[in-house]
Amino acid sequence: MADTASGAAYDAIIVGAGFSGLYMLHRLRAQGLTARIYEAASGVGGTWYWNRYPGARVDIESLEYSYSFSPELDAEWKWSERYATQPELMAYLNHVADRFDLRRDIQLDTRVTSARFDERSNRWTVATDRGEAVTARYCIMATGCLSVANEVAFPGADRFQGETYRTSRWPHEGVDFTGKRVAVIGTGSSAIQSIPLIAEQAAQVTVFQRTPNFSVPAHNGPIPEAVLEDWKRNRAKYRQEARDAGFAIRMVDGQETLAFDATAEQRQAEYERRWGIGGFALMGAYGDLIVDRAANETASEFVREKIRSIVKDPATAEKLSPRSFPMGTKRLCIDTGYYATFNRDNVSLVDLRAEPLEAIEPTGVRTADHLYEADAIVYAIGFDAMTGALGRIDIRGRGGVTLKDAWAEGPRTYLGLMIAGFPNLFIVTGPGSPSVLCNMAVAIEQHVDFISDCIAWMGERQAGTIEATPAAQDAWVAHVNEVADTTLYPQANSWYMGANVPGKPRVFMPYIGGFPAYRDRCAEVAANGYEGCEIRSAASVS
Ligand code: FAD
Ligand code: N01
Repeated sequence: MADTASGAAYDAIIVGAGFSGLYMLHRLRAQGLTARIYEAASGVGGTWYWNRYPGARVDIESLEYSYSFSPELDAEWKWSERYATQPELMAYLNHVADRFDLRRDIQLDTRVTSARFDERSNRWTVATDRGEAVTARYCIMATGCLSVANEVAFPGADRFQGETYRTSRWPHEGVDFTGKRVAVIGTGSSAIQSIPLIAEQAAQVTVFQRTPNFSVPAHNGPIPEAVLEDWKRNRAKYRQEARDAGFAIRMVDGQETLAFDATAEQRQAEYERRWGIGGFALMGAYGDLIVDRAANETASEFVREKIRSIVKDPATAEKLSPRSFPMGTKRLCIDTGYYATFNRDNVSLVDLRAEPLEAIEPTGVRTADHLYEADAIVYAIGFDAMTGALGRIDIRGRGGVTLKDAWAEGPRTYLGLMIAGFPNLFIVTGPGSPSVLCNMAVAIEQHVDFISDCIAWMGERQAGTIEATPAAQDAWVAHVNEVADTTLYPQANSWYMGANVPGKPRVFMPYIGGFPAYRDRCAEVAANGYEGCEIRSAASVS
């Protein structure tokens, strides 16, 4: 790991050593630039460093959720399962750090606290919680869309006498729940992945559900050799097919046919076929599932019927059946045995809509109706998504304007990559880009490539600063909203909307125009000399 470097000057500072930061560092170094990563964690890996709860694994098949920039890396890495586990992802990302000799420019255990743009030198000063301050021409925020856990704000939580865990800050040594009564709060992807495994170990599991989620089986297992061989032979083609797919996931196999162009029997057969494939394939069945409520309802009801067929107790099945939002407008959960877990004698479900959670008591969780005693509480309550990490850094652009003020009514970016008034600052998978609606591995690579190419372009012209114009940013924000409003997404109280954090502005944050259209727009912007950006000369650069 790199030593501290207070006072040093770099071409670029990168904040975060997850999927984004690692590739960003690799690209910039290959361009001959000096760059340094600051990472708050004690290791690389980002999401996969922090989220170590039982059952943590990808929801996109690993052959697709991996870097594609290096055919050699692809050829030498062999995924063991369709959906890799967190330990395997950590092994992969550590391998990437070693293989590309990245560690010497990564400083771990260091949180960036502020980033301020100095208009005289046209440089960013980046300060850390270790008291260092360094400067850089470019500041790149690879801070992650889902890296800041939501606060545990339940009254009495600090008085609980048992053990307390967060899925997103799970102890590295693991947890043994044998013989324990465990309360799990939340039923998002993290809970849905972990509950079946916690239930296998614990004496009793009580799941506290505020909103039921749609979950589809992963049908996980080893990747057959024939599939690996086929992938090897067709790797470049398949990677391109993923980049050309709406959600940048090849295996979704998205169709343009509309749901009501098929008969009820045909739809049922198609949904069954896709349920059999598992994962996000179900969302690709018809082209209008995310834009037409009635079409969506046919798929939603298909999943509810599956829940009824799996869960033996009809009352529990009904509680588990989502009805308050269209399927897919919150990220679909991909599970292994989630619904069947509710057939176990040691698992019960509490519907917090019927009996709201009032407080955490020293001995358990109290709802309006009951005190549920517990030896351990697992909080699986999600993230301050997309803006949380950026909002916790004191970022100041031209005129000392803070990002907090610039984003007071919700995030505003140009292409999810740049912010007007914040020169030479880039965000990897920022709000306003497809990011979390996609295969993030593909979205990240596209952003890193865009940023690296932009920096190279600036270098060739010896230009000083680049920043989005307010007009281009306004137009992009309007476009992001316009496209979102043609879909069902804004109908859900999702973290995409900021709805899961009290007081957060309600804005649909990712771009839902599809990955290929977005990528093409970025390419067009670059080809037109970074259209929509103001480029100033290097005259004043020190
Ligand atoms: P992250 O991996 O979040 O890394 C950001 C890093 O920045 C973190 O390590 C954080 O500590 C660091 N950081 C933040 N702020 C600071 C600061 N101020 N100073 C220093 N360091 C800082 N996406 C998919 O496409 N498919 C999946 O299957 C999938 N599974 C997921 C499973 C879980 C449990 C979660 C939470 C997310 C999942 N995602 C998935 C989304 C996932 O976040 C991305 O795929 C990807 O890992 C993001 O990489 P990143 O480098 O951009 O961000
Ligand atoms: O978080 P979430 P997550 N009282 O926000 C509940 C990715 N990911 O960590 O729906 C009671 O989805 C909340 O209830 P409600 C993926 O992108 C992927 O599970 O707001 N309950 C919800 O049930 C995912 O979307 C994988 O009503 C409260 C839950 O907590 C994203 O990360 C695995 C509450 C939070 O669910 C986030 O997933 C894990 C309160 N006060 C994560 N506050 C894969 O499968 C919140 N909740 C690859």
